[in-house]
Amino acid sequence: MKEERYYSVRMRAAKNGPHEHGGKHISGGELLSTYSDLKNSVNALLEKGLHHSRGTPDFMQIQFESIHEPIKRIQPLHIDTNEADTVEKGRKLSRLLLEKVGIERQVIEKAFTEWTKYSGMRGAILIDVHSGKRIDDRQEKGVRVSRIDWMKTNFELWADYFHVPKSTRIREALVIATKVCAHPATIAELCWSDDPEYTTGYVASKKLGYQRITNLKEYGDERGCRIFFVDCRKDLNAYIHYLEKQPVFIHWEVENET
Ligand code: PML
Ligand code: MG
Ligand code: MG
Ligand code: MG
Repeated sequence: MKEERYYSVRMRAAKNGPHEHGGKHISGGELLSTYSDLKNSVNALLEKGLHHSRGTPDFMQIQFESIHEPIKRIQPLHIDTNEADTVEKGRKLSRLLLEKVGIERQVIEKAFTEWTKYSGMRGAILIDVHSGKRIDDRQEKGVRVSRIDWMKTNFELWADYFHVPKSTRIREALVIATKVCAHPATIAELCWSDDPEYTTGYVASKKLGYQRITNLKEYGDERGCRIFFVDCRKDLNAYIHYLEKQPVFIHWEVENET
């Protein structure tokens, strides 16, 4: 890739005032842009925030900043789609996958009991795999994975190859999961959307890949979930810094598929 200056562009939208004054989170988005493409990038995020099934925002913030750190390129996680015909079966499978990566059953159950407390957040929550306790200090904000992108043209080649729908939602979720799981302190991610019209979610880890599960929540439910199960008691600040600040481009090369 040609060495060019990139900009991190971020958007957050809320209803009934800004998030920090108790507004309801509507939409968030992030991408990496060149200077010449900033107008399009800002517009893409504006569009995303303006039209959302969680509601019409009355607050939006879009900001950009130049990036000075070198951008890491990462191959996307392997993808699988698991069909579950009920939410109960979907949730059961997600628990099983979390167990498969070594997370203790009581830690998983604690997360499944407590996730609704965090369901209105714009970021993720970090749960310590040993204690099952939330360990980030971001209160109602959560931790937002930023400085990430996947060029649409490369994503579409990948989507054709794996017969995956060319959906922006899948692209954005896989970008987050891939960056998060590339860090050795991440044991797994559990996620489903806060979009009431979208019921597919996933469990991801380096070992499992990106395991989509249809029916991880009931249609119409606005409560989303994004939990990172982590093993990083010593280096929590460095871990959060990685999630928020390390610039990452997902890039797929067919030669890497074996
Ligand atoms: C979101 O909407 O923010 C999360 C979507 C997660 C699932 C995406 C998919 O693979 O279908
Ligand atoms: Mg969303
Ligand atoms: Mg989001
Ligand atoms: Mg597979």
